[in-house]
Amino acid sequence: MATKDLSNYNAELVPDASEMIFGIVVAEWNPEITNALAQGAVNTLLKHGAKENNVKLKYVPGSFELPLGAQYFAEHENVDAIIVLGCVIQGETRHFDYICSGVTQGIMELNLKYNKPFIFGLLTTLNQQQAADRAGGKHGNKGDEAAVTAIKMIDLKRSFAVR
Ligand code: RBF
Repeated sequence: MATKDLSNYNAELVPDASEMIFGIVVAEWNPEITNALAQGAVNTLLKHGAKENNVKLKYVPGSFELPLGAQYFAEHENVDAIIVLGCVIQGETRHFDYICSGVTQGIMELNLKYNKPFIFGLLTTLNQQQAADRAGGKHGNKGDEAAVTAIKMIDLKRSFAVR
């Protein structure tokens, strides 16, 4: 199956983000990848009208800490959605599986606990090249996709007239 281009989307279907507030949590492991994801996410939010002051960035040491970093945002900042960005590259031991399942489960639980979009921008790849391909390389940038998803989910929530 061909891999989707993560940066290729129909911009006309993306709502205006000028009245939306975003938190972004970035993991510091594999920083050349995660900084590229963050750059993509921020640029995409701004492109769709978000104000710079309404895009708040915080960092956590590794991907395993993303759910708690995201929870701090939900507890202490007035944000409409939180995007988590990380990159876990498979090594020789089982840590990959444990980190990935921990983050996946943690982020899913936050979505339902806070009734707010927590967007899963975690690359889980076999090697560095696959990660680079998805952080602004030949398959686009997962940060762009995460940003578009955040905007669409906030808009969906507002369409139900809930705040
Ligand atoms: N964090 C990542 O974001 N990506 C990784 O690829 C990654 N690999 C790790 C490999 C090992 C063996 C360990 C012990 C940790 C790794 N972490 C990685 C860090 C992890 O997400 C977390 O920050 C630490 O385990 C501390 O809780």
